[in-house]
Amino acid sequence: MKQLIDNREKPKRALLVGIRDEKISPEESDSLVAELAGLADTLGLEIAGQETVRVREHTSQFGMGSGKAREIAEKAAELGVDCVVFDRDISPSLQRNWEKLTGIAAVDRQELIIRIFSQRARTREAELQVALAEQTYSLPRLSHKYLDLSRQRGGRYGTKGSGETRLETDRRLALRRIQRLREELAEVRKQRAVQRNKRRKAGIPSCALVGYTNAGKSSLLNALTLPGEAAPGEGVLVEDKLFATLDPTVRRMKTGGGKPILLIDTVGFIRRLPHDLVDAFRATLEEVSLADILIHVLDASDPEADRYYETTTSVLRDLEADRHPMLVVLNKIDKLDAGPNGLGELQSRYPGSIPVSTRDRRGLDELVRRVETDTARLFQTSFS
Ligand SMILES: Nc1nc2c(ncn2[C@@H]2O[C@H](COP(=O)(O)OP(=O)(O)OP(=O)(O)O)[C@@H](O)[C@H]2O)c(=O)[nH]1
Ligand SMILES: [Mg+2]
Repeated sequence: MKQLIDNREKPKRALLVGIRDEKISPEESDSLVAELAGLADTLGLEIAGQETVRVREHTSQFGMGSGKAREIAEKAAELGVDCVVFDRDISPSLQRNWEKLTGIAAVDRQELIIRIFSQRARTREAELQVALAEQTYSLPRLSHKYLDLSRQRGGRYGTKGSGETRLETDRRLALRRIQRLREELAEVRKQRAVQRNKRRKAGIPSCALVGYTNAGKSSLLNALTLPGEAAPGEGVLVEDKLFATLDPTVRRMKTGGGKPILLIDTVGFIRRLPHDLVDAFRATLEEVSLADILIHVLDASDPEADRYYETTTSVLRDLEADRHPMLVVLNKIDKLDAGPNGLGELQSRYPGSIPVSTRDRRGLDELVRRVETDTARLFQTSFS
């Protein structure tokens, strides 16, 4: 699986294809395509063109009408791109049909995200989790690779070509690798549980920073755990790129009352987060489901903030962490102006939220006070 993703010639120029059906509004579909462009850009792909296709029914061959599919193939050829990137997850057979039609790689949203994660994995734990996601993604796609191989070598339908026997071997190997990765990750989960238990026994409350990718979680972690005059580079990585953080970092927060509180930085969420990825990242995401309080960081300057809020809460639901006490933080208020869509309006939509800017440090003291009171209240009730 890893080989499938990695060995395919690395695409450089892309045609992006958004698919709009009756289930999503035009605005949402536009914003998804804009986000897809952000993902492609994070991977270093040059975007040569963009196309949105309205589909009424998802036909089995291309997921859209074959006339439209041919138009896209022509456009891809005209633009000289080496991949078509779809804003959907496409099934292995759909992917293969597209690759046959266009002669270039057909990449879906899920593959883009996995590739980004793969580039960004720095620690053994993140590498294991990404490898598991890659293997799971590639397994159902192996057959196409080898069926093609088998045919190229003169195998016929119904006969066992060389591709088919290699497929069986490779599938077995892939399944074994998946099994091994799962076992190693189970070990990681155990170690994390031991650490968490230690923290719990010491009575140290923990808060997980959650939110959409690029909302400013890592910046907030740095702002709350480093001295104000800390030099850039001293904290965790902050970047204007999607998925800068893959590993949870646990840090001690500076509080007024002197009682320690732990802050945990986590991987950002995104719309249509591949389920396999959530599954693969379970060891990491457990830090979220087992934290005492969640700090939900929203980029208040982003017009899509409400949608990002929904996405994050829906992933939290999947993780069964949606009942945790949650503080909403409206970050990046330095970028807001006092227009009709300004801060007041957002605050009324998110009652009890705390406006902050990690850039000019506005609101941070208030946030620390709220975290202190909320955790103290929680610990009083659970230990009395
Ligand atoms: N203007 C402004 N920019 C900010 C603020 N906080 C963070 N940023 C910028 O937003 C971008 C993303 O910040 P990160 O802290 O890496 O965001 P994140 O939520 O950790 O992102 P992922 O790790 O990708 O999920 C960076 O370019 C930051 O400099 C803020 O208060 N104001
Ligand atoms: Mg981060």
